[in-house]
Amino acid sequence: MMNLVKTSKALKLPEGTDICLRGWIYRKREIGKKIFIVIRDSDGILQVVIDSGKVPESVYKEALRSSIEASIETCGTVAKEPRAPGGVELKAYMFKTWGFSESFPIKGGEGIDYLLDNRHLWIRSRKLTAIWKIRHTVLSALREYLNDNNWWEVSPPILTQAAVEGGATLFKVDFFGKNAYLSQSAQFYLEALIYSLEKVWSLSVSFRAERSRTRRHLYEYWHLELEEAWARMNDSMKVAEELTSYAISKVLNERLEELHFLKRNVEKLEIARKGSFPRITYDEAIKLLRKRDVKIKWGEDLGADEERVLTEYFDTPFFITHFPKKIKSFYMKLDPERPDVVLGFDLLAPEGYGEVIGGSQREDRYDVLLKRINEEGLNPDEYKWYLDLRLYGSVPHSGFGLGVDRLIMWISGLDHIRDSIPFPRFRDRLYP
Ligand code: NSS
Repeated sequence: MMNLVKTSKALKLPEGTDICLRGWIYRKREIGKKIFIVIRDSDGILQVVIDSGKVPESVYKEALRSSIEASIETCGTVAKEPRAPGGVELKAYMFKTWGFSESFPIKGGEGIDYLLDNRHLWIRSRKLTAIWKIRHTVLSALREYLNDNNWWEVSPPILTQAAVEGGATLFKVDFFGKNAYLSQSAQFYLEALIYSLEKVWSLSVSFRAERSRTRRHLYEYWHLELEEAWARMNDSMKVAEELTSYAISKVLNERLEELHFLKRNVEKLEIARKGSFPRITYDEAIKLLRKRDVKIKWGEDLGADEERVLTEYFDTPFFITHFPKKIKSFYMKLDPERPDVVLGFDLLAPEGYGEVIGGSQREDRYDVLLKRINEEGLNPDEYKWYLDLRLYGSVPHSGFGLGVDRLIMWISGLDHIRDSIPFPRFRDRLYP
């Protein structure tokens, strides 16, 4: 087939070049004896004009019949046209429809539930396509950073037998008559693997049966986790900072067009790409909240509302550290200087977004960990293998989990996490 190109390439070709394009009809209008069709492909859009005076009647009729979202192939000559998107149009002499599209269900202006029911069709919209490209770049940046810094990628299980992050958000499954749970976090498996590989990471799906329905919770989300032997909390925070700023930087370098398409103000991203994220303790966070008249007692957890207020103080992502032990998980190491707080940290994205990373130094002493498991009312038998890791060559170690969808949500400036992922699982929704 003759010179088949994508729309982005066509926009850059000299006038008079003969090319063919494949794609879907994005817009269509008829003016006099001409049909103007804007074609969409994975790269972008391009205007095609089918002039009844210049093409065989059969070709004109085929173009006439074809409607929004039909898949088509067309050949023609590139010409300058200031009124066309990108200043270029294709003067067609061949037009063929591959798949007709009778009355595409999404016409614009539909409500969110309707759009979610038609998610399988909605995902081809230009807005969502821009997000999928940003998502791709975030994922490849995260991988690139870890590869370049000598982290080993490992594959943890999804079917598990005990909770990592508390029983309240576990999804139960039937495992040949026994209870099993969908993984909330790969952390314990990564902790086991540091005794083999020292620096390990995984990207897997985590499941949370969240009771709260918020803009930032999915029931199924993509979780990038890493764990490092010998690392203290500060070492892990450094990795969190570098990893996040690397991803932001790569998106700014490679996806600026998509960010502009989404009308994302990139000012905050430009500051964040430089790293050096501020650090405050939980105690300081409480003070900052009280300054803004938030009523909160020491020891209470920071929810989305509190986090939003705190983000007003910062232009970049920032860390909160040293949380009260009673609001954090049992595996976090107690601060030796202040055993009522843990060596845990969260990374919050600015502009109201809040937590994207949660991590800590881990309790590496057998007795203390066993005591914490009992204090939390958990069954030590279920954690026997996890406790074992403290019996055979225990080392100080730290790690964290990054909510990939949340990072994408913030970088893209989305107002709901559902649009960070093609088929979101939330609000009891399994369709499509
Ligand atoms: O519960 S976390 O804060 N921490 C852990 O799961 C640790 N066990 C991770 C580790 O140290 N290996 O979850 C980590 C991140 C959190 O900061 C969010 O960004 C994201 O996972 N997260 C979610 N994203 C989307 N939807 C939901 N429901 C969700 N829950 C957590």
